[in-house]
Amino acid sequence: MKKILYGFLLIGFAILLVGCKPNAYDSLKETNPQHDIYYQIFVRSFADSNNDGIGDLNGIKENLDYLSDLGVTALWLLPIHPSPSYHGYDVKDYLDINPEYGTMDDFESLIEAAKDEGIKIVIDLVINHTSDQHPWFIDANSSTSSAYRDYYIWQNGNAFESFVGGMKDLNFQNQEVIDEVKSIMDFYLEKGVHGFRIDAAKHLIESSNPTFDNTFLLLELNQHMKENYPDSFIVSEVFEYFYPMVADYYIGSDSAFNFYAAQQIWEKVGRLNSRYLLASNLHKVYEDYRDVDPDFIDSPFLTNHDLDRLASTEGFINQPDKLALAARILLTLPGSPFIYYGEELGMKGYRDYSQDGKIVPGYGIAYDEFRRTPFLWGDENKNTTWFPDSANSETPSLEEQKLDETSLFMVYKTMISFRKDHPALMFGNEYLPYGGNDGQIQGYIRSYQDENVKQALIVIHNLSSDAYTLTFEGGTVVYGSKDMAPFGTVIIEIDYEDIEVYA
Ligand SMILES: [Ca+2]
Ligand SMILES: [Ca+2]
Repeated sequence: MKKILYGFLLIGFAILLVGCKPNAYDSLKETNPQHDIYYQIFVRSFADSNNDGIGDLNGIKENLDYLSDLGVTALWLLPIHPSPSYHGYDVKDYLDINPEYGTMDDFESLIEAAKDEGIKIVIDLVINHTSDQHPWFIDANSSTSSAYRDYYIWQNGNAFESFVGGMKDLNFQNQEVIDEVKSIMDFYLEKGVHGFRIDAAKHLIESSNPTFDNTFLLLELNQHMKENYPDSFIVSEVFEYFYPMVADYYIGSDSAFNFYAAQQIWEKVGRLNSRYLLASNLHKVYEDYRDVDPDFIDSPFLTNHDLDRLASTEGFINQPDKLALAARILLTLPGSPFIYYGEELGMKGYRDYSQDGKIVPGYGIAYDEFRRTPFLWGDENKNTTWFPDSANSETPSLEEQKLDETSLFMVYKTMISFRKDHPALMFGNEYLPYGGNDGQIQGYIRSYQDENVKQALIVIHNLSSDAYTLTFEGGTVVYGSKDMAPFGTVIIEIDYEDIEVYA
């Protein structure tokens, strides 16, 4: 009797095992903790929780369901600290929260709520300079014998500035400054942030070999951080299209933004120039990064707060098919893609390049504000109103796009979900150009392999307003169709062992 019961139990257990197919994404996420899909938020513009027209931390918290529904797994928040400017890149107090955005309690509560949704938070760490209203600078500037004098760099009695507008460069030749930064990092890691986006990384140290000195400074900060938080993360902003310089930053950083890849997409998808080079040019960058760091995690993006929005970039204006193609490229490249808030709606916005800026009624003189306008919820209870945005009066809001199967928002949502369902895209770091590339179609082979999982996908994009019929033997179409629409994409799964056949 006992034996029979035991037998039934065994059968039952076996059925349970078969029935509960382990969730591949969750287990792979554990072994590949740094692969995420990021959403970049300018807090002031995202969501307003208390009806003062200014976006805030509670606004993000109350809309985590949106971010979860979109499918992103991490957020990069632009500066959240007290600052005299609207953008916050001149910090007055690194250990406090901009009162317009909320309180430290609100921030802690956001971190907790995001964690419950499986969403990590990375914050901007602006350490090249402080505001001239930071107590360190006020003291340093008051007397040459100030204890903080050596926190800054002095030239003929004036504090050095890499950027204009009261931003005073910190002196990283001074170990005390480095130690201050380490304690700021500890303060936020202890609160549960995942890591930091290092602002202006290539400007940190003024020296004859800044790339070398900057990356070793970042290495010191990164090693300090990882002593207690081994899974924490540094993504460096090296605002540079010359990728061999960015490659060197992988000595000290886990990741760096890929400005070159963004430029390739503007050039080859937007302007349709030298299309035949897209896949092979990207390959060159990845190989360059791999030489410095075999475990490099790229951070591709289409635009950010310092760039004109994609929908306002030459070649993409009033071109919804190209905006969708750019999204499908971004979400099928290696690394952790970054989506700039509103990009998923095709929001428009470009800088006013005139020297005096542009006078905006009800606001004042504006430059980059046009690239950072209120998110289009289509719900006045959430919309921020701090900046009058006329460029997006015709852009469909989130509420409208959610109801439209053909909207750009649906493209983003679908592709994010597709990426998470396919380890070759979400966790794979391998990349090879597809052997059948020509002047119209550009493809690449993405793959992932560990002891349990093996997957290889060929992603092929049609970089043309003409349809294209792909002649392709073997494999299984898992996205799109071999009869490719103008600016369409097809994804074909092949046997992992056949990668070389198609490369
Ligand atoms: Ca508010
Ligand atoms: Ca500097």
